[in-house]
Parts: sequence; structure tokens; C-alpha cells
Amino acid sequence: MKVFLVKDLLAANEEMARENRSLLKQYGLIALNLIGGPGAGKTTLLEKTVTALSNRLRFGIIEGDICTSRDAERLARLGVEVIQINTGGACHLDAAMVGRVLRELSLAELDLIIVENVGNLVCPAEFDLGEDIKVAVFSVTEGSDKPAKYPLVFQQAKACVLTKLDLLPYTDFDLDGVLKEIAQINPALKVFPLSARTGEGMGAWYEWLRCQAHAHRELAPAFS
Ligand SMILES: Nc1nc2c(ncn2[C@@H]2O[C@H](COP(=O)(O)OP(=O)(O)OP(=O)(O)O)[C@@H](O)[C@H]2O)c(=O)[nH]1
Ligand SMILES: [Mg+2]
Repeated sequence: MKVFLVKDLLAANEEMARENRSLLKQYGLIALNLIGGPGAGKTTLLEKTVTALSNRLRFGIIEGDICTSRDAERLARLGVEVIQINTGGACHLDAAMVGRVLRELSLAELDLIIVENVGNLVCPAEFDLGEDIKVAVFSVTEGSDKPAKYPLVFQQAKACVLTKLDLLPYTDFDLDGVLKEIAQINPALKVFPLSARTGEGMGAWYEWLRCQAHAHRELAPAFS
């Protein structure tokens, strides 16, 4: 009988993540990994982002879900290149799953890859996919205690999107308090409070995303 320790599985994941990272680097692509609980608003954020920026940035999207291709269908309707991964039960994507589909995208034609991880604020944070940037996504309807209770993703992320700001008046969400707690967990984390529904705050997120893609392109050697 063989026993695999979590430590060994994570080491194997690291190896695959390095391979993904090296493939992305070869094509000069920046990759983002969106991590947030079920229904936080990840796909809606992507729909609005792709619609607003697709005349300036060429997106390749990888959708992770336990079942269905519904999120991929939502993005495909916008004419963007998208691949759906169904984990069949696993509560997170791992680097091997992403590695298996990466080459299915037209890597040479794209500027950035965005992975929407399986809806879960906990497990996806443990698995490096080979991305450049993790983005934590959570919404005002989830409650202001979430960063303090699930700190890992907020520690690892470079940006945090706080969605559904339009619903603030109908909740007891403590915006000032949560911003202070996030700053304690990760002082460098850039937070974007926004509403994908009304568009409030979306401009700052778009601008940040564009800057990340441009900065990456300038640093990356030209793809030949
Ligand atoms: N009021 C409001 N509703 C939103 C906003 N963003 C998303 N929603 C709604 O929240 C629900 C879930 O949104 P999705 O974008 O599907 O959430 P998700 O994080 O992709 O969900 P999973 O992929 O299942 O984890 C949908 O009914 C959206 O219309 C927002 O900014 N404001
Ligand atoms: Mg989704």
C-alpha cells in the first residue's frame, strides 16, 4: 500500500506550477487566479471586465467548477476564449488540471490569462497554479468577518476585490472595519471596493488590471 503525504502532494503541485509558470513566461503572458467563495461575484466581475477591456487586452479565461459549464458559457457569449475545467468534486483547482488545458488556449494571441478558481475561500489558496497574481474576491453579503476568519488568501493575494457594494445599505457590513482588518492581515494588499451591478468602483479595478498587464509585458522578453 502506498501512502502519499499532503506534503508530497503539495511538492508535486509545486513542480507542475513551475512548468505552467515557465510556459506562461515563454509566451510573455501574465496570469491571475481569482479566489472567492461560491457566489461572491467572480464570473460577473469577469463578464464586466472582459466587456470593458477586450478592445485593449486579449483575454484567455479558465473556469474552474465542480460541475457544469455554465460559467464558461457566460464568458463564451462575450466572444472571449474560455475553457471550463470540471473538478468532479475537488474543491479547488491544482496546477496539473490547469497545465492540462493551458495549451488549448491560443497562447501566442493573448495578453493575459485569468483563472476563476472553484468557489471556495479556503482550499484554492493552498495550491499554486503557476499564476503571477492571486486576487481575493469577496462580497459585502458574506459578512465583514471573512478576512479575519480566512486570512490565507488575503495574505497571499496582491489585490482584493470587495464586490456587491450596491448592497451595502441592506447589510450590517462594516466597510471601514474590514478595510482596517485587511490592512493588518496584508498591508500591501490593494483593495477594490466595487459593484459589478452599478459599475461603481470598476474603473479603478480596470486601471489596475491594465497596469499589471502592461508592466508585465515590459518586463517580459518579446515573444518570438
Ligand atoms: N447586487 C449585486 N449582485 C451581484 C454583483 N456581482 C454579482 N452579483 C450577483 O451574485 C450572484 C453570483 O454571481 P456570480 O458572478 O455567478 O458568482 P461566482 O463567484 O462566479 O459564483 P461561483 O462560480 O458559483 O463561485 C449572481 O446572481 C450575480 O448577479 C454585484 O456587484 N451586485
Ligand atoms: Mg463563477
